[in-house]
Amino acid sequence: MADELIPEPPDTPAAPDTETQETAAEPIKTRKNGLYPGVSDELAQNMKSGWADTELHGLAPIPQAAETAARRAALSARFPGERLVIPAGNLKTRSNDTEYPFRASTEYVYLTGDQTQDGVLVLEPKTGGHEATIHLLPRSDRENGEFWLSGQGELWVGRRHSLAEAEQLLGLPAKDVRKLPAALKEATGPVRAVRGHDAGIEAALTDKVTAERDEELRVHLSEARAVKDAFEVGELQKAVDSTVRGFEDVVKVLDKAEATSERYIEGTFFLRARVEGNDIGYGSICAAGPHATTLHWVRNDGDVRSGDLLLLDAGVETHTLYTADVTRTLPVNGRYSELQRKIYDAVYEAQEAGIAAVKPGAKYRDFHDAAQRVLAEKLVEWGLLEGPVEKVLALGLQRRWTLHGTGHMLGLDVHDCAAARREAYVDGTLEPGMCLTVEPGLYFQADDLTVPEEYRGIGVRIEDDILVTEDGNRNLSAGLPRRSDEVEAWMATLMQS
Ligand SMILES: [Mn+2]
Repeated sequence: MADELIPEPPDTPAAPDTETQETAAEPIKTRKNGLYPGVSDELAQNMKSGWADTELHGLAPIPQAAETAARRAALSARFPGERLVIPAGNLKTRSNDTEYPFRASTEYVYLTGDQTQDGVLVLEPKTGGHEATIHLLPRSDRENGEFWLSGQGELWVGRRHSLAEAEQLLGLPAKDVRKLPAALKEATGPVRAVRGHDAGIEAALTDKVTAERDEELRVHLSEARAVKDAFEVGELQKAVDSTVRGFEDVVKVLDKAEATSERYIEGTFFLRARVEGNDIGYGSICAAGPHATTLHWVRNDGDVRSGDLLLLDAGVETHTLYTADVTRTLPVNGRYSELQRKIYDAVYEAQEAGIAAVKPGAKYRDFHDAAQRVLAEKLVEWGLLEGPVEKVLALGLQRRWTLHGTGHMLGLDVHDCAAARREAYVDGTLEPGMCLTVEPGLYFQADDLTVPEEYRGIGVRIEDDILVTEDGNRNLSAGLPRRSDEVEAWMATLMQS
C-alpha cells in the first residue's frame, strides 16, 4: 500500500480516535429489551448451576513469550520509575448494536502477544525496574447472570480465557480489568499511557498525564519496532507466503472477475486471508483499468476488462497480526500491450534500483532516491518532461506521475513505526532486521492532458517486502514474479489450470 512517508514524513501525531467507547468498567448492557423480555426467578436460579468446570491447566506459553518479555524489559529501561499503561482498545460500533471485528492496538500486541479486547498492560515501577501485569476481563460470572444476560457474556460471544489461563499463556500476572480504572485513579506517581485506544482508561488518567509525555511513549514504541526479531521475521514471511497464494487465487479467477467486477478479486483475496491468516492487513486495492491511478482505490466496484491492467495491492495479516504488503500490476488477459509493457518495465527498472539500495548502513532515503531517478530518466526519455534529469529531480517534477514515497516500514502495522522521529526513520540509516516495502509506481490519470492520450488511465505499481540482512537484503515476496515476461509466463500457467 502506498504511503506518503517520503517526501512528506509525518511530523504530527495522528489524530486520536475520538469515537465514544464503552468501557469495561461501565455496567454491562443486558439484552432484556426484546430478546429477553422477562426472566423468571426460577429461570435465573436454574441458569446459575449445572455447568461443567472447563478450567484449562498446564497451558504452553505463546511462541513469542520470550520476545514479548524482552520488549517489556527494553520499555522498562527507557522509562524507569514511571507507571506505563498500554491498552488493547475496545470494540467500535459499526451500526446500532453491531461492532467492527476487533483488532487490538499494535503497541499492546507488540508487548504482550495478546489480542483481547479491553485488555490493558500496566508496567508498575518497582526498585530495579517494573512489574508487568495484564488486566483482562475474567470469565463471565454465572451467579449474577452476566454469563447469559450480558451482551458481552460468554454465552453470547464465546468462552474467554480465565485469568489463570492467561497467566500461563502470556507469562504475566493477570488481574480483573474492571478494577483497573479505579486503581489508576487512586495511584500516585508519574504515569504515561498510549492514547487513542481506550477512552475509559484515558478518563481514569486524565489529570495525571500530559500529551507530550504520552507521545514520548508512543514514539519509543514505534521506534522499538523498527528492527524485527527472528520471530517477527518468521511471521512476516508467513504473511507474504499466504499473500503469494492469494495473488495466485486471483489470477485463476480473472475470467470470473471480468464477468462480474473488481469485487470478485477483493472477495477471492479475502478468502485466502481469512482461511490462512487473521484478516487482510489493510483494505485490498483491486484497481482495474483507470482505477489503478487512484492510489488507495478500495471501492473495488468497477469493471474488469480484457486489455486493461489490474493493479492488485493486498496483504494477508497473520494470526499474530503481522501483515504483508505486496502489489502486482497484471494484464487482465495475460499479455501486456506494447505501451503497458514500456511503462511496466520502467517501473520494474526503478524497483530493481530501489531494492539494490536496501542494505545495512545505507541511508533510508537511498532506495527512494534511486527509484525516483530511474523514473525521472524514463519520463525525460519519453518526452513527457524536459531534461536534464538533475533539474527534474531537483524540482521534483516527476512527482506529477510518481505521486508517493517509494516505501515504508512494515510489521504489525502496514505503515509500521509511523510515530518514529524523522532522525530514526526517514533521515535514519538501515540496519539488519528492518523490513520495508519498495514500491515505485507511475500513474497517468485519465484526465491528464499533459500526456499523450494512449497513456491516460494507465497506472503501474510493483511492491515487494524487503528484509535488511547483514550483507544486503532478502526479498520476502520473491515468490511472486516481477519481470514482465515472467509475470506473463506465471499467469499463463495459472490461467490454463
Ligand atoms: Mn505499501
